[in-house]
Amino acid sequence: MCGIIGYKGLRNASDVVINGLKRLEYRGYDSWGMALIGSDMNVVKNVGKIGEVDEINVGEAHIGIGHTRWSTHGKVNKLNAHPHLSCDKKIAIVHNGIIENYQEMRRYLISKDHVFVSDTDSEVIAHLIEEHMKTVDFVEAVRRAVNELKGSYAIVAMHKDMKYLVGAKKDSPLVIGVGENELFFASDVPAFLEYTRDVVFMDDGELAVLNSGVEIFDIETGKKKKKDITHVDWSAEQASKGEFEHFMMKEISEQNRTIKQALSHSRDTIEDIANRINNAFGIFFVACGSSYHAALTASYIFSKIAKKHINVVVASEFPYYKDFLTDRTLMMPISQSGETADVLQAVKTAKEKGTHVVSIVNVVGSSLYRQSDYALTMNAGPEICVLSTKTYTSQLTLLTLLAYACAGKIDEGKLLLERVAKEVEELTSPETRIRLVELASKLKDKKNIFVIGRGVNYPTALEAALKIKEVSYIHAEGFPGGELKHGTIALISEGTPCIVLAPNDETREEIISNAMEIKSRGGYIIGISPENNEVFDFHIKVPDEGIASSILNIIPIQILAYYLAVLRGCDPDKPRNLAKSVTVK
Ligand code: F1P
Repeated sequence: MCGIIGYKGLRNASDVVINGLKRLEYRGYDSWGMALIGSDMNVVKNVGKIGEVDEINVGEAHIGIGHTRWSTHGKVNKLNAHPHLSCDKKIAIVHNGIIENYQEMRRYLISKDHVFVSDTDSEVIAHLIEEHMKTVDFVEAVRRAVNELKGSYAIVAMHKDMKYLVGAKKDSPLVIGVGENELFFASDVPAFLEYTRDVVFMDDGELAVLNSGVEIFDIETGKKKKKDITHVDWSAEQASKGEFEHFMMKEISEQNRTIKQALSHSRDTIEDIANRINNAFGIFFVACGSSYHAALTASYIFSKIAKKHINVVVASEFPYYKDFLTDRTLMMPISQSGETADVLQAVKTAKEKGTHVVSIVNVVGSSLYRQSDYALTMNAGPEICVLSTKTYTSQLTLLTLLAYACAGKIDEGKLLLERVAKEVEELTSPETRIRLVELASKLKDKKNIFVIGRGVNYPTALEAALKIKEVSYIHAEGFPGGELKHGTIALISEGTPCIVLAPNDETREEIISNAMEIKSRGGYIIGISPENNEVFDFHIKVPDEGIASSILNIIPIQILAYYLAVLRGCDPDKPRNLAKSVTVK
C-alpha cells in the first residue's frame, strides 16, 4: 500500500520525486525516503509525512526514486524506510507489496556475506540484485532477482553507475508516465499528472527499463514486449485541492458534478450491462469498505426496483463462495481504485470458474479495469482523500441506474438521479455546512456515536459510522434500526448521540419508534430526514427522494465527519493507519 515513484529526465529529480510522493501520500504516510543519482548516490529518509517537507537540498540530479511507506514488515523508523541499498551502496530500490519468501532469501544472502540493516522484507531485493550482478548486467540482475521473489511487488531499482531505471510488477500497481524527454514510474497516475497524461499500464510479470525510451520485457522469459500508450483525461487541477483546505471537503463538494458524470454513459452501455445482469444465473456484488456498503445498498435497490436477488459479499470472503460459481454466474466487483488486493483475488477466483466479470471502477487502466470482461467507469476523476466520498455516491448512482435499466425503466432512473444531483448541491452549500459545524461541536468530545437505518438506509448507517470513526477516531457503529436493542442499547446513557436515518418511506414509522427506544434511555437523537419529528433533538433536513435517499442521507454525514476530524485536530485526508489503496491481502 506504499507509494513509489521514479524519475528520469531533464528536471530536477528531487522536486519531481517530492511532488510525486506528496501526491502518493494517500497510499501510506508513516515514513518516506528517496535516492537520487547526482555526482554520487544521495539518500534521504525520514519518519512522518512528506507533506510537511518543502524542499530538500541534495544537489543536482536528473534521475531518482522515492517511496512513501505504509509499514507491513518492521517498525516505523528511518532504517526501515525505503529506499533500501545493496552492500556496496550502488543499488537502491523502492518496493510496494509483500515478499513472502524474504526470510529464506535473507538467510541465503547472509550466507553470501550480505549485511542487512533493516527489518523489512524489501531489503532482500537490493541484495539479491547485487548478488546477481556478480555474473550479469544490471537489467538482467533485476530480472533474475524478481523472478525469484514470491509474493507481490511493484519495484523500481536504480544503479549509481547507470543512467536508467528498472521497474517490475506483480500483483501491486506500477504505471509508466511518458513525457517529452522524461519518463516516470509511479504507483498511480496522479503522481505525474502535472507532467504528462500519456501512460503505459504495466501488467503483472513485466519488467520495464526507462532510458531514452520505454522498453518492456517479460520477467520469466526475458523476451521484449510491445505495449501501447494510453492517454488519460484526468487533469492536474482535478488532483489538486484548489480553494479547499483538504481534499476531503473538495471531493464532498464535487458530488453534484460527479453524480452527473456517472450518468454520462450511453443508453446502449447501460442496457448492455442490464442485459448481462438479467441473463445471469446468480449475481454477486463483491467489494471492500465503502464500496461494499454501496453494493449492499444496491442489493435493496435491485430487490425493490428490478425484483432481483443480489448476493453481496465482502471481497476477502468471496473465495469461500467459489462453489456457487459457474460460467453462467455474473460477478460484479466494485472498487474505486481497482487495485484492492482482496477484490483482485476475488476476480481471480471467479475467472478460475469461468464466471463473467463486469466491474464498476473509477481508475481507468487499473488492474481491475484490465482484468474485467467489461469495466463500467465511475468517471469521478481522481479521489485523493483516503476516505471515499464522491466515488461512494458515484457507485450508488451507477448501481441505481442499472437497477432501473434491469426493470426497463432507464429514463425514470435517470430523471430521479439527475434530480438527486441538483439536491446534493444544496446539501453541500455553506448554509448546510454551518449547521453541521454546530452539530460537530456538540459531538466532538463524545466517546461513541451510533447510527441506525432500515432497508436501503441500513447500509447507509454502516457507511455513516465508518466515515465518522475512520476520520475522527470517535468510536461509531451502524445498525439496522431493529438491532441496536439486541445488545448495544446497553451502551446508551445520558447524552449518547444516535443518528437516525428516517426517510419518508416504508421504514419511517419503525425507525422513529427505534429512535424513541433510544431516547427513553437518555440518547441524544439526531434525525436525518425530510421532516422534523418530536423525537429528534437535532434535525438535518434532506430532500425526499424515496429509493435514492441513501445518496442524499450520506452527504451531511460526510460533512459532519469532516468537521469532527477538523475540530479534533485530525488530518481528514490522511487518517492514521489507513491507506487509500489496500494492495495487500
Ligand atoms: C476500498 C476501501 C475504500 C476506503 C479506503 C480503503 O477501496 O475500503 O472504500 O475508503 O480507501 O479501501 P476500493 O476497492 O473502492 O478502491
